[in-house]
Amino acid sequence: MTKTLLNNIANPEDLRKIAQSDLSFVAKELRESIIDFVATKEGHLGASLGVIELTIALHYVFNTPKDSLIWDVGHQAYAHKILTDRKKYFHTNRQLNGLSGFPKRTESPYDSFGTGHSSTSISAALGMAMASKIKGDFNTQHIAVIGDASIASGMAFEGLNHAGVTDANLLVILNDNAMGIDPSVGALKKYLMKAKVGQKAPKGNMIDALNFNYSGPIDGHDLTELVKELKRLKKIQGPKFLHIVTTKGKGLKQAEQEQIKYHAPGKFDKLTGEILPKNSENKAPKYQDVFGFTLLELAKKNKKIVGITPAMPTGSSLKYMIEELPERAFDVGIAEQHAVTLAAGMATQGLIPYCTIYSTFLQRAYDQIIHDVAIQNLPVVFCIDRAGLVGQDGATHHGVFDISYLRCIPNLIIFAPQNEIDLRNILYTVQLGKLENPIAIRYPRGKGNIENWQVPFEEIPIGKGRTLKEGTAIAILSIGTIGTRISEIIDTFPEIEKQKIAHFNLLFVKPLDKTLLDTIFTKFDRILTIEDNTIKGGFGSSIIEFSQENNFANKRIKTLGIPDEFIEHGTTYELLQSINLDNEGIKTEIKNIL
Ligand SMILES: Cc1ncc(C[n+]2csc(CCOP(=O)(O)OP(=O)(O)O)c2C)c(N)n1
Repeated sequence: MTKTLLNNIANPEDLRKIAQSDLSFVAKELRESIIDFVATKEGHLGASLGVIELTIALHYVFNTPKDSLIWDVGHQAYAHKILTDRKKYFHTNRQLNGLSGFPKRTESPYDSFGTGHSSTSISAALGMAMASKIKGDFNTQHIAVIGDASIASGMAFEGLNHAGVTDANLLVILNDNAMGIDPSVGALKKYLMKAKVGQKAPKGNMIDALNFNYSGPIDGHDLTELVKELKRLKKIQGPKFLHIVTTKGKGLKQAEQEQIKYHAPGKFDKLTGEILPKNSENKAPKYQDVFGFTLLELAKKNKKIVGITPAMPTGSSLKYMIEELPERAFDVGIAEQHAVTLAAGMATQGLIPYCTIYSTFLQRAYDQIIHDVAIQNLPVVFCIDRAGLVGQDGATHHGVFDISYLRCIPNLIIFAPQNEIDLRNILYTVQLGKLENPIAIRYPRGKGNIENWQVPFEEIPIGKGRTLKEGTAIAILSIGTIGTRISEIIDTFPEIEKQKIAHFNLLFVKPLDKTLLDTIFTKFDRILTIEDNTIKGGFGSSIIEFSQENNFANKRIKTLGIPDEFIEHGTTYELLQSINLDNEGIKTEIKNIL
């Protein structure tokens, strides 16, 4: 099909000139464009395919960007981007220096609010709506589009609860597809599933009771219905709530049938929909799988073990335990705060909770870590996935702050495995019944290097670092999986220089191995620390603090890590290169110190 209509639409002003009867053709073309793009360039698929009609209807009816439109999470905003002056750049989506995969205020006036983490849209839209009223503007509308998984999160409820006692011009649109990345969970999902398209919701339903003008549910793929309802809602003052029902992956058969896989499928054949195999030589496991399989192995023997994930059973690989031991493994929905305090409660009863959360999403549960876990010194095991740079999801998703935000919390142990076997062994160690503190175990996205990682368990001594290589002139102190890369880099130096370089992987950021550090600082004057956390407050900072507290302040310490800026999107390799943390960059730093 020739793309006649979409070719002539650069932005919503053009879209509004189109006859309503032609909008379904725009939808078809948009769907094809997104499938074409994601099939070769990768990215999020299912969520965007599900909101194509909604996106068109919203921009058609409302006066965007004056009327503000916030996409919760933001992974479903591809059609929005294409319709808002970014069609010609869309081929750069998620690429270095290209468009962000999420809405971003600096990218377009149509992106009213930056998103990436879920459940923020209602509060942000309410803030905007209240601001409009304060400024004497009673007409502008502020719209939050939120999914059924995200609306079950605490922050969304806080926003709804507040909005219901305001007269703000807020429209919350619930995009109900019964899916997060994995199937949605919880009692609210069951409640929502009772609502059926075409049947009037009973008066006094939950949203109604919160003082919203409720309508729906309507079919979110029916453009005529959507346009009609949005036109009606546009004229209504105060908080409004529209419930629409959609299908995640709409328009691509496989994406509709296998919604988890096609959330972000990687490359696929755009005609057959078949996912193309990744031709990777590396047969080593993903770190998430080392976690998932090891936990299941341990949990089969140790009845005290429980597993908790906030809405990421597939991403974290807790799904293996959920499938085999469902009575002891829980997906609690997008509820990081609840996940942490739930783990704390279980720990008070002598269970051993392994709470797996991505580094970036754990940020949301900071008070719970301090107030509910650390102050009471409860031995919760935090399994912090996707630590370090994560690549194309960009600034909202990099896990580069956790060492800094955790290191200042008393009682907490912080461990970063150098490889898959370390991760396996620490998961084993913490369930031996000796752990008296909470522990944070941070590991990266993606694969390790060791194919045969399922070796017999060995206990890891808490607070002991590892000497990887002796040397005569400089000491490199690394933490986490970057240590293996440093060893490879050292191996590329000529023998005479190699002999000068010593390398230690501390493994524990807290407690630091003070005996090892004493020996290192006594022997070496030049020290280089390397980490994939932000330099400010990170592992390197802890080494500088050690030197000052222990009369080694005269030593030359250079800290390498993530600089004090938000790192955008690109492949992880490109991003490492951009901040001199690729092999070449690190090698140059080592040479400069030698
Ligand atoms: C705070 C937070 N936790 C976890 C995630 C990971 N995540 C991204 S999308 C998603 C599911 C969102 O589902 P839903 O709200 O139903 O939106 P839909 O996918 O249907 O658009 C999750 C859990 C996130 N983005 N933010």
